[in-house]
Amino acid sequence: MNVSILGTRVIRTEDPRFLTTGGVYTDDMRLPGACHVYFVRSAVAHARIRSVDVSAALEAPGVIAAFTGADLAGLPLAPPPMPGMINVKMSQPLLATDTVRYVGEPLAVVVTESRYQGEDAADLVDVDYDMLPAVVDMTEALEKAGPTVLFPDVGHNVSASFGDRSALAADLFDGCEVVVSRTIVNQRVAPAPMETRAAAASWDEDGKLTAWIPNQGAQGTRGALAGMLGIDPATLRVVTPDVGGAFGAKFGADPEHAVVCWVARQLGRPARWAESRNENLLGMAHGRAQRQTVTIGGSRDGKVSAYRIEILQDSGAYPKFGSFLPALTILMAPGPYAFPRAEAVATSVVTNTTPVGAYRGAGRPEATAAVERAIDLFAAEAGLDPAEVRRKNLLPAFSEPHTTAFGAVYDSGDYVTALEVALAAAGYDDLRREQAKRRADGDVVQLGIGLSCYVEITGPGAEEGGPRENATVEVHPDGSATILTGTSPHGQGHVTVWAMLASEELGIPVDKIDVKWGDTDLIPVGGGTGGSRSLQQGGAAVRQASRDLLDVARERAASELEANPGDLVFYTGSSSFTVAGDPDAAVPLARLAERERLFVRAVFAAPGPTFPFGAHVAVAEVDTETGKAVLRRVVTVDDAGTVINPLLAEGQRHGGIAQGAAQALLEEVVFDADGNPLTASFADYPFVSAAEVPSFELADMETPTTYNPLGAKGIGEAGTIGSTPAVQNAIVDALAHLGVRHIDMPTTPQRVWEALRAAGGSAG
Ligand code: MCN
Repeated sequence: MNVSILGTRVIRTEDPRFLTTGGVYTDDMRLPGACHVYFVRSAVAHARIRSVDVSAALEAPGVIAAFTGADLAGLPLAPPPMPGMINVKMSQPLLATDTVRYVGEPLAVVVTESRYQGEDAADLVDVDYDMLPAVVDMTEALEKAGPTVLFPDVGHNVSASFGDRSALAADLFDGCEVVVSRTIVNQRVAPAPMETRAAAASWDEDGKLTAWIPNQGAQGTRGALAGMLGIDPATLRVVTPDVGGAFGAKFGADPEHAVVCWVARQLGRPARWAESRNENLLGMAHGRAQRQTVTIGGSRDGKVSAYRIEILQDSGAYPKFGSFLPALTILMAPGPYAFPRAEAVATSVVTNTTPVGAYRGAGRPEATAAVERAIDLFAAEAGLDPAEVRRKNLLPAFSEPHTTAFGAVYDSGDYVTALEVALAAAGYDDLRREQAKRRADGDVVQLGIGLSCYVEITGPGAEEGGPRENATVEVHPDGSATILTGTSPHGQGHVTVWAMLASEELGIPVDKIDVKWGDTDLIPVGGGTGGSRSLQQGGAAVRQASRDLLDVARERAASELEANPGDLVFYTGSSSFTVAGDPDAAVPLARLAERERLFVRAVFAAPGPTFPFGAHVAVAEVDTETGKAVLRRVVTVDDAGTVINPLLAEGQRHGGIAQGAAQALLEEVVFDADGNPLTASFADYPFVSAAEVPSFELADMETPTTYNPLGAKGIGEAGTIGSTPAVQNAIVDALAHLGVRHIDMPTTPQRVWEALRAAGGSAG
């Protein structure tokens, strides 16, 4: 009997290397003769550049060359990702030429023999700025027009718009007994991966460029890089070394990556770059950065009849993926709820701040945070239990696709059960009893219980024929196998799971299956890893390639055994074909690979994205005298369909919950009114650690999707999406009886204290 390996807790085969010899990251790559590129970055948020004088830097020890924007002026600009939707006239030059638009914007490079020489020499570059007023606040950016905007040629600061504000219905909330409206902030955060950005580049004599870059998909990075360099992608090989975390922020390529490649060509020697933590916090795209006005209305008994969200998105100085984020927020605006009427509009604006990009969840956490805060505001106004209001408004379970008012096609879902399972696992009624007791006793430390229900989109993609991914599986004569995948792991454990999927079909042990990715010469096509697409598309492709390989092998085995292909039985236990009824007539896959290479490439096309869902319950204690909130428990249901490796899926949930809780509790990128960053080091940016979060309680629920043969949806971002509003709601809930209705994130002691004072509660 074949025992399935799928659904079992196979431990990560990646880890022995990481835990012993360590990974090999871009900055570890040895590149003989490489020079070092150091970026001179703008010290001011908005200014015309009068001049950049590199002459003193050129005299400094170890300096090989220095280049300014003028030297690169012939190169294309770094375009926004969705040129049809985002104003391309706001594209970023690779190095600023006439204007700088945020602190940290690269404007020149010094190239040196060693990295430290570059840091020293950069101080000698003299930049003469003609200061312009900085626009830091989104609302101010929206209202500005004329010559004082970031791009005077454009005449305003709007980089993208979604929906028509003038078409919002005046009567949307007519007939509602309860209507609440509030502007809430989904603050800007920093992805802060352990490994900062880096690049190494080398051109060969035939004019072919090899670029080593930590990224989320070598093929997409190749396309972006080739575009910025103005070269044919066929002359560019991108290699992905180990990647120390990315969280959405390493998709594609940044101007710095292109500049490093350009310098290598210009100087005729390899070039490399690795940024410091300070540069990373200034220069890597930030996440979130929305201001949302939510309005919700319904009946006194808790039935919501209308919901509206108006979004202002901060794109930062140059529109990147961040400008497009509201499209995803709008798509997921009503979340798992059956609101009879819903409207959403968004405007993205440029400001004199670091550009905003994709960050774990990218647009969906913002949708969930908005609607979950709105539900709680509505429940508080109506005097109802937030769990009861959710129960009353969730879509009932469905197994046939459900199309929302915003055009999302949810594949399958059972949101009510997710909520009930989470509430039961948390002991919701007991928690409410304890809360009531503390309130009655007037305890200094109050208890808050926060809920969130969510549905999110994973594996999006608008390719004709559905989102797709490819995989190649090859069996070798020694009985081992190799998988080539178009996905690109950086902590998600694809090596383990892709090997499990092939092992399940082929009977080859997991530790004899090698998985390769991230080399465009080896794997020219691939969608990379983002939007939690990898298992449902890339994993499904591995399954398909393995099965197709068995079909090829069956034909070969039939001729080897002089039998009818239909009479052969494949045993995974021995990884061999046997003639039915004649167990002695057998041939292993490995032997079939001896005569001729045995490999198959398959492309899996999904009918559409999938929509994982869940419910989170957070329990927090808030000190009403100091404003200090402590997260005590997080109980979650995160239904990602069939789980292939629970150990990895749980790991993804843990990481995601911690990141989401961090947004609610601690993290925020802050600029002063002049656009100076105030959180450009880990001394100021309060990166979450294990000390700030409890041990998470994960409840199981699996509702398979029919959109891929694995039944799997994505899990990589779910924890982040569900946890943020649950934690925020818990902190507000702790103080609800004192009149507090809302506290913007992060819910720092000062904010909590101020909210209490404003409500007239404690905190005296
Ligand atoms: N899995 C499973 N069963 C499921 C779903 C997933 O066993 N039903 C497993 C998969 O096999 C895979 C892992 O869970 O090993 C995550 O799979 P999936 O949900 O397909 O997500 P991706 O692999 O596409 O990962 C992307 C997602 C995103 S978009 C961000 S951002 C993110 C994240 O994953 N960034 C991360 N997790 C991260 N984890 C780490 N350590 N570092 C990052 O930068």
